[in-house]
Amino acid sequence: MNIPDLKIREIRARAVSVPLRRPLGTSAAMIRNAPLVLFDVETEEGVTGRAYAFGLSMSTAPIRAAVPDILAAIKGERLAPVGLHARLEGRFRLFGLHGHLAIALACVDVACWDALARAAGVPLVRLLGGAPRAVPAYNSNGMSLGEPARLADEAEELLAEGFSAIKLRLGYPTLEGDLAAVRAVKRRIPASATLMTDYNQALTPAEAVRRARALDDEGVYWIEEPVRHDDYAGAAHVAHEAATPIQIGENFVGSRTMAAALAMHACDYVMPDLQRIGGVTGWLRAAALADAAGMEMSSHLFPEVSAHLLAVTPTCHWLEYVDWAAAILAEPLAVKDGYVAIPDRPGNGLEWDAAAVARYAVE
Ligand code: SMN
Ligand code: MG
Repeated sequence: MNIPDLKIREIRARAVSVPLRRPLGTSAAMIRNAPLVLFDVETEEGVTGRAYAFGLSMSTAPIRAAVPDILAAIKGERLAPVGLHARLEGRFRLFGLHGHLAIALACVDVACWDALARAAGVPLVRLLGGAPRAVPAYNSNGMSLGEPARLADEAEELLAEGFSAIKLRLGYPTLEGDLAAVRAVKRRIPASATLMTDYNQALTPAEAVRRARALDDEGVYWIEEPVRHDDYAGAAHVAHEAATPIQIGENFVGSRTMAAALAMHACDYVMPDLQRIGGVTGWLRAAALADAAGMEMSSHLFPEVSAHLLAVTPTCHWLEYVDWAAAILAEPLAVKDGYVAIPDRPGNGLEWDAAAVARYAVE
């Protein structure tokens, strides 16, 4: 593999807002549109690397606003993501690597790795020492808080899209509400189907223990974020008391927060989020921590790039599949028999559909 030297010339960041095919109502927020920022890191040599950020339930303007400061710190530098990471970490130490800045930095990292893989003419997974392969995925495109009968219908529809695993949002006002939703779905789906659940931080530790113990009899595969994301002691208490595995990690910002969570035994499984864990560079460090802890590691959103990363993650578990960016991608990720295939083309697989980007553009 021959990787030519590349120098950073420009970073472009455009905002789009893509309507969700199935709006997502969690215990924390209702999401009807995916506010995305499309990053293009351009090099002097003409190679461009791509990444996208997701604004969750917020405006993406602050993510874009961080770009000039980042560009000023690395313009003209050699495109070497590990070195750039160290440089940017130093440059922004006084502000702190969190919030919108951390997201923008992660996207620049992802785009830099993409540019390297494109320049080398190989898929990202190969640049990282792996090989393209199928990664097990669950369908996370819906299953909002809602009527049990409608949830059962939706569960069937989501499995019919080519999956054997789905995720149900929980956090109803009462335990009985959670149980009604879980039971309606479990009754409808095959016994062989896998059902994940997600509280989006809705509970206190005491209430989480009460609900987790009740869910222990219902055959759910994991209980995600039962308590506030930064309450590792509370999560550890729940993990200790519940038989069902506790899953956390979408709110780890950088691998060091994950190390702190692991040190406190806050969970049984981890699922870092590409734009918060620190892009490809941050993911690789998180994967090493999960490996050392002997803990299964899944991904949160960003399925296109996460597929490459899970394929080189020693404790690879589940890819969270959402199709939220598919509408603006020239070649969306393909799903077959519960697996996503890593595309065998140079880079991380992100290619914008110019007409769709123009259609969904926002200021
Ligand atoms: C989630 C978080 C943020 C946006 C959408 C969905 C959810 C998940 O916690 O894990 O899918
Ligand atoms: Mg979640």
